[in-house]
Amino acid sequence: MTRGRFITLEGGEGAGKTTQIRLLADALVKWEKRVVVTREPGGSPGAEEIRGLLVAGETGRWGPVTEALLHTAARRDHLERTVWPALEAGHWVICDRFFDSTMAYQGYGLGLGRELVATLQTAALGDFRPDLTLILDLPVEDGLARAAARRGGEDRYERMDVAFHHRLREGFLDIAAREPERCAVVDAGHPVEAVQAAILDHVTRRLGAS
Ligand code: T5A
Repeated sequence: MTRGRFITLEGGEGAGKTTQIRLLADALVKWEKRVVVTREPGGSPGAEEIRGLLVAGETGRWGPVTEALLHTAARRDHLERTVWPALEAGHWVICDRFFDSTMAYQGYGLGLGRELVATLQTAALGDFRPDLTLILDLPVEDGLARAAARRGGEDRYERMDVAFHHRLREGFLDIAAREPERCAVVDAGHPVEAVQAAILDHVTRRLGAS
């Protein structure tokens, strides 16, 4: 059995990941891949319980280290219960956020720094990495407006101050610059169809899917 591929989508609030994941999954199914769509925090029963602790409540509910540990604990459970078995079974797994979100949100946004977050990720992941990470980039104000229009801004992270969102946008761009072989930055400010075309181009060229 050939191992599947692991594709992650990343970006700030309202970048359009959920929209694009649906379209990417449809394209992969047309190309006769078996597809699993999942998300973080969450994606397994235990990790979904931890998600409830993370996305609701006051913005300062957790200290930054505790928050990073909760995301990392949820990630390990998600990998063991959902992602690794699906990849072993030959599925293409598309994940809405993964470890780059911990680096961007907790490492850059909340100021924990790269080193501590990288240490946590090594503990949870070993040397496992996505085959391709698509970073959807959008000006902060546009993303927050999109997210608020969709959901009313009830998410804890959407309510963090604008400076936080600028730090995490820079964080994602820095991650992409450090790992250009794994990461591709996609301009998410274009219409849905144009963003989709850019994503399919990366998936085709980098992973050979078509
Ligand atoms: N988090 C997560 C951490 O802090 N650390 C971590 O380690 C991890 C894993 C999860 C939160 O947890 C944080 C980050 C997050 O804040 P979530 O509920 O999963 O929260 O929310 P998000 O991942 O932020 O997802 P959103 O729903 O906010 O945004 P999406 O999925 O990026 O965007 P989407 O597709 O829902 O689109 C938003 C709106 O924009 C429209 C859509 O129709 C929708 O209304 N839209 C467009 N409009 C114009 N042009 C386009 N191209 C558009 N694309 C979509």
